[in-house]
Amino acid sequence: MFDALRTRLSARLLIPGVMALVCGSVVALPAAADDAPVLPPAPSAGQHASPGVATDQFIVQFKPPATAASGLRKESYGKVARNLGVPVGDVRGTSGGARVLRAGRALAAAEIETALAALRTDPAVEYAEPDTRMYPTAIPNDPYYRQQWGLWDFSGSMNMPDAWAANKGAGVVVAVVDTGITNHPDLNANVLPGYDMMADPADSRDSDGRDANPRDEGDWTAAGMCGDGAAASPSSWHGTQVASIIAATANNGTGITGVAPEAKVLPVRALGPCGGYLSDVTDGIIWAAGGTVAGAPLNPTPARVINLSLGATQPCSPTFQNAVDFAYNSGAAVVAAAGNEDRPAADSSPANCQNVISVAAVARTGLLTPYSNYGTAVDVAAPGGDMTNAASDGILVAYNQGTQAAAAEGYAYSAGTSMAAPHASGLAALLMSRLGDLATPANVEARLKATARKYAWACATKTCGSGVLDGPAALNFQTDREITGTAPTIAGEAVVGTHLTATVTGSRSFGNSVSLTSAPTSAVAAAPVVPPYDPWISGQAIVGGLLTAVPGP
Ligand SMILES: [Ca+2]
Ligand SMILES: [Ca+2]
Ligand SMILES: [Ca+2]
Repeated sequence: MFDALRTRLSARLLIPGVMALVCGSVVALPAAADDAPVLPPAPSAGQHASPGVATDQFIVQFKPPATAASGLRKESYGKVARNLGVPVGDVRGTSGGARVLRAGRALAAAEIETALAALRTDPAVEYAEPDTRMYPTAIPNDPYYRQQWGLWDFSGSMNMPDAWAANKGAGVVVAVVDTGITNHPDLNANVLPGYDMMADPADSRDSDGRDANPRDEGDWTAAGMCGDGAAASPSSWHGTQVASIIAATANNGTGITGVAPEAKVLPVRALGPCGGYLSDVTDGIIWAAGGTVAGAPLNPTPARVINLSLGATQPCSPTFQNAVDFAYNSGAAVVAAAGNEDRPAADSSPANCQNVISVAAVARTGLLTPYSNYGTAVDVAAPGGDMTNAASDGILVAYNQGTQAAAAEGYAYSAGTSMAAPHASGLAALLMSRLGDLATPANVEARLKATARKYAWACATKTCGSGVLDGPAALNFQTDREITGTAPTIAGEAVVGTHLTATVTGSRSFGNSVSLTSAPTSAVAAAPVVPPYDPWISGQAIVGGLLTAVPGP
């Protein structure tokens, strides 16, 4: 599926450094008579996580003495895990004195019943119920939001509704170095002027070389155009697709919403028919980050995030590394698709360059997609979709219905690490906006990794970085509890209901995570300290216990 667009590279495969589009297949939705976007019927209520069907958590009220004895509770959890065949663990206590129990993966309805049966017949348990997913009523009013499973659904999504309360990316520019941009009513309001960095008029289809208009002129190809035997292909409008995942307009009563709907997209055109040159892509990166490119005016709106949904199977070249380093040192996080070749991402550039955030693709299930690259060169995973069974398991994007030149606007499903990277770029934009004076590429990457959902089962055989990106986990932190330094050591008594403050000298860094360990001197466990290991102290403590903060992994 994802190979369809790669064939366009063929004509230039013998030229070192030619960039291939990394993209999945696109299912263009057929035009209706009035040219309005056409989508499948609205999902049934059941598709949106009907209560009690799709959760991975339970709320369990224990009876004494298990209420105060974690050993007895663990026995109960063990019974559930054995009956279910899925590991379960204690997450935290509730304000009502119950425990929240989480299974190692999302459970089917029958599995939920199995777990509940095990709990409800346990003499130590007073009651147990599914920890039903509740949905904010203030979800975007965009009519196709329900089809955007990567934003709200369970295992494979980034849980964005719970993150948007914290930030929507205001004030942050995200560059999309890609095929350019097309007019689209769901995108125009968030698009900056940008630049056309394609130097060769023979490729550009706008009759000139570099210019100030990054309009996507269409990347359609005729048979054989990109190499002997290469099939003809329609225009992909790839840059528009990617841009819409990042910053489609929210709450305009139209279409979809972006991950960072208040961020601005800076379109930088560097790919056309049969891909594009490394030299154009890297000049585009440098220009986007505010650097000087001969012949082009300075970018008046430098980017803090640069999305690269592109790549080629080759080592990271010096030219590419230099461009990435320039952006990184200029304060821009560079986000790269891991590639769609089902091979180690270490073979795919720019995912294999230093100082990039490389992104693998997960399906709606939360599992690594069959096409995604994987391995140690992957930093995180994000929704990329897999349309093997249904188009709607792809990522819904803004699109153009023109098969060659741009025509009517529309929407389509698409899949690939090209779709995963802009999900990560959108979340990175939210973090850049939220972090304020702490916003650096290193801090953004560290925070995304530290808060990703570490589903061991999602990438069990092909490792895919720190886990699946999670919006609320990345964004919901208390700035008044930041640790201001590296490797802090904290000692002292903590009292539940008060803030625990850690102050150390040195620069603020998110790269050094800390975890809290407790050495209780009292047996009263009111609010135990729990992982995940995180650079923020949550303030949770054991009454009468001693808290220490130590460098995390
Ligand atoms: Ca041009
Ligand atoms: Ca142009
Ligand atoms: Ca919209």
